[in-house]
Amino acid sequence: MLPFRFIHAADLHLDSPFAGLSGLTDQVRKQLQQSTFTALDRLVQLATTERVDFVVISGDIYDSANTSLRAQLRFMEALKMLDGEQIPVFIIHGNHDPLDSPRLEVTLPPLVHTFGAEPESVTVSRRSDGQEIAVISGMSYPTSKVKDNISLRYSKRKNSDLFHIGLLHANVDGDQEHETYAPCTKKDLIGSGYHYWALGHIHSRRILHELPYIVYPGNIQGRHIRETGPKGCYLIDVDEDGTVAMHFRELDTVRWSEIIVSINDCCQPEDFRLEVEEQLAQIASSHTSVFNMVRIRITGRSKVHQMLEDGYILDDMLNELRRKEDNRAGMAGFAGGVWVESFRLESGADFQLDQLLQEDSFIGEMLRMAEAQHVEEAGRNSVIQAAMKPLMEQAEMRQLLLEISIEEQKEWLRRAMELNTVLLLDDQIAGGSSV
Ligand SMILES: [Mn+2]
Repeated sequence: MLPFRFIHAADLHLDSPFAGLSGLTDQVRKQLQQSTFTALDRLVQLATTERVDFVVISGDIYDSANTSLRAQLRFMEALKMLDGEQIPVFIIHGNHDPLDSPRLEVTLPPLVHTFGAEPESVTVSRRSDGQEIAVISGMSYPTSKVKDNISLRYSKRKNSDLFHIGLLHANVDGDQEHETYAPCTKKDLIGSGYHYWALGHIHSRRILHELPYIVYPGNIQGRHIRETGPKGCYLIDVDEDGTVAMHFRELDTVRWSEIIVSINDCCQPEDFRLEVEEQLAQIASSHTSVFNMVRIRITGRSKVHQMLEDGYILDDMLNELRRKEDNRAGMAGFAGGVWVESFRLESGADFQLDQLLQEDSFIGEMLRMAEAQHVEEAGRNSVIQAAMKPLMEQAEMRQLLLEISIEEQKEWLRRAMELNTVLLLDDQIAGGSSV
């Protein structure tokens, strides 16, 4: 076997709209909307400087079937640059950009191969001397909904010494957090005899298996708070024995993360504010090459909780932090910046929840009921539905409420429980007796 080097990328989601984010300034929004394209530019740069033999892209190049003209032109430009560098590119399309989506009729550069709606295998040759180095198999989604196990339709490894790569956009082993397109199992993939399965679809980076390699490189640029951490692609070296060496390479310019700030040791909101600023400064100094989008989860228990819950302290703080960051980024650029995506108030008032839960009292009983509703779906639904009934009668409100996630509903219940407890405890103190 001849040694070679290739790049495996997937889920480019070019021109993702970054919708649903509030409070962005114009330049920050622009930075976000440019980020998927910047990641693509970096991918091209990496392929060129590392002198790879070829690049494979495992689906979801575009964010939606109705992709923008801009996304198509930018992708074409990238393909032309790779072609100019004599680097072949192998592409499959996935559920976000199936073959039946309306797109420009364009002639692709000669070294680009897009797999069609049926599995097909092609042999790749080294550009320098024309010697064969690998066999690549793949198929694109004809429509957005591919529900059958297409991996079984790929032909088994041919009787050849060449390294075999399968390009597949699929949900392997039924990942519950992602839609089950082209469901298959690791066993199916191992059974093919291929050396490397270049997967796409799941946006978090995972090496599911080695020998053979079954790999999700993740998307090249995170798009929201559920896509945290460094994003990029794999640069892969295959040596003469067929041994694989995987190197992850970052391509993102905007990076999402969550931090936790506890109010346990805070006596007043100012203590909390200082703690937040300290943690943000730490992120800025340790992630200097990306623009950091940070969610701050507030946890712990102290009397500061009620002040954060009641007043406008968090709104004011958020506006102030964002205003300062916008100014800073305007002058010094986005790298190393920190933008607060949101605060999540998950803290509580200053009482001993564990102790109250044990108590043979009205509060104890209420807390036990609330806890049960929190975990048990039927109970939770009945409480939420009863509370929302008046609002559901209004058409626009109904539309908004239907979009509330289970996590948000749980959060409402938890905050209601906190508030109830505080009111009942205050009442006890005022009344001087147990309820
Ligand atoms: Mn995707």
